[in-house]
Amino acid sequence: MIRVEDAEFYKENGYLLVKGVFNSEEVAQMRKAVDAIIQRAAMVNRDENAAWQGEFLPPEQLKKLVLKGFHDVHYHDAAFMRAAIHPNMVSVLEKLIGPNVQLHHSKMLVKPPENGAAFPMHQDQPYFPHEKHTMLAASIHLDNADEENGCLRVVPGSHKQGPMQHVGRHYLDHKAYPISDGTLCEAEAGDVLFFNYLTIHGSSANRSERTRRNVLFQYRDPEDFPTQNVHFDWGMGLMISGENPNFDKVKPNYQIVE
Ligand SMILES: O=C(O)CCC(=O)C(=O)O
Repeated sequence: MIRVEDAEFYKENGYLLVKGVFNSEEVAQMRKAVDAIIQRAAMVNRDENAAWQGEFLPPEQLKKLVLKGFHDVHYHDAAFMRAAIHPNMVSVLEKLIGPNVQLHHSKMLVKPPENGAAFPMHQDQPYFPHEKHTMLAASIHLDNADEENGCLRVVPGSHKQGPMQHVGRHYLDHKAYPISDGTLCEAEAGDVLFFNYLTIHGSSANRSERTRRNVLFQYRDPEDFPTQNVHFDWGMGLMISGENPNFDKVKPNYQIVE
């Protein structure tokens, strides 16, 4: 699916946009599944606004912004499990991470038209720090994404700076790292943006009349261990490619919730 030069680009720049990873039928199945999750959540009053809070936007703007965000989507619908282990995904992941690849977690991020929430620039590393920094996000586009509907933006090469100080673990100083300075990663439905968890990224609000739906999987090398006991999600540790030489080292602690 990708060439040696593409893997080199990822190593240098910390991100890679891969076109046409999913076909239109696969995208349609995931869109349907995303909509069903939102509907089911609304029926049981669990449809909360997941928009990030903070002083990166004036409060009157912030309170209007909406994000439909849910974790563990591959536990909601099999369309996402098929996506997580799709042969095209595996083929890219093996070149970016190595022969052994493990799923860490999944989530969906739906920015509704006109008021879809922004993400201030940040690294993902503070949320789930690891020893070797192999962790990367694969952000699957279910809609065409551009500047107007709040496509992802990255700072090329920023992963080389290593872990940075964030405001309360969440985002970087928004004056030093304005969203508008990020390189736009415009994409079409079915494309996947891969970016390392140290790569600075974010996105503007959706000001268009179109929804922007993305599903995001985080993957790592199974020999890259967490350095803190945080962010243990369902499905963490599923093997996507190769073998796990350290099956016993890290295990999530599941709980029964009444
Ligand atoms: O999907 C986006 O626009 C940004 C998502 C993001 O930054 C994240 O999940 O860390």
